[in-house]
Amino acid sequence: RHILALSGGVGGAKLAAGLAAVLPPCDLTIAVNTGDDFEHLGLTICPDIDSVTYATAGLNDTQRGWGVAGETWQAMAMLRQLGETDWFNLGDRDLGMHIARSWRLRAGETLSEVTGRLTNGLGIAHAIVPMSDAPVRTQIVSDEEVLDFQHYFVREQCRPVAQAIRFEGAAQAQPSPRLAEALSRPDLAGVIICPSNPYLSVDPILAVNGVRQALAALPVPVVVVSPLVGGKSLKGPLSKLLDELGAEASNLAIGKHYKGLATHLVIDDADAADAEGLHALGLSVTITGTVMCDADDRERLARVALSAARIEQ
Ligand code: FO1
Ligand code: CA
Repeated sequence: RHILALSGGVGGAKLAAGLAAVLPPCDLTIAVNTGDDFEHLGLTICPDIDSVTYATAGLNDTQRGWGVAGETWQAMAMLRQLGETDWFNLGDRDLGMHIARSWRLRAGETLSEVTGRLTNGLGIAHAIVPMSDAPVRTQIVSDEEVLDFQHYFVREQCRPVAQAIRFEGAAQAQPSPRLAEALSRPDLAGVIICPSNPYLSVDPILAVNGVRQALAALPVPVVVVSPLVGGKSLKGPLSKLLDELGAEASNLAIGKHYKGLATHLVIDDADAADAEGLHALGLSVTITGTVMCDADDRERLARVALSAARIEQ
């Protein structure tokens, strides 16, 4: 009885770590968004894979929301002194990750192989896999330019007015071997979509060639854990982007967005009133606390999501 989890960064990573804490490695595949990946200072950076990896290894900085806890910034200080660009903060330990990933990729390993190597190196036995080994780049189209997601989000602080979002390369990208395998396993018992932004973090995964169709055709529960609490995204600045794209941040909008795909929504106590409208869309609903502050919260929500998928552990 296997579970496939789909995850972006931060919020999704916490639930992914919770699932890894309650399921044995053989029962879980975590497929991660790589649309936020980009090339920077000659390195390949995979923010969402790293967020899931650090959270699962217990190394994540919970205050900042990204990167490694107890990080130091000596390399960054040197880069700044050398006049190199410094808008993207790379901690010393985090840099070790990017260096290892980048040279292995350059030496010919696939992103799946490298990710397996790096997660194993941190003592993770669970499968954390990229959505695809081919590059997919989430890009924000504004009236002035087309920006890779990190350029838009971190460098430009979401200032450009967005006209569209696109997942460059997704249509030609094949699912990674482990994602493809999970989707076709006869013992696949359920899919859990972690509480990541549907439009920015989950849509790129669904846009990978064949993934949306494969998910829609599955005869198993597909449980979406909503990233909203009290009708608000937990992370502020992206609400501007969603407004500009006309994407509504409500559980009802999320239910409609995943129509034909999701069978179940897990929503926060603060949004209990949304249940009725979701039922009307044909979705079953679980109402629970979805804010994850510590390991207990993560594991409890993981168990709630699994029982919503009718999986008992
Ligand atoms: N987010 C920031 O807002 N500023 C940064 O300097 C930054 C550096 C960074 C380095 C490594 C990494 O894995 C993530 C990093 N993030 C940073 C977070 C990341 O860019 C975003 O949180 C997500 O991509 C948005 O979902
Ligand atoms: Ca992300």
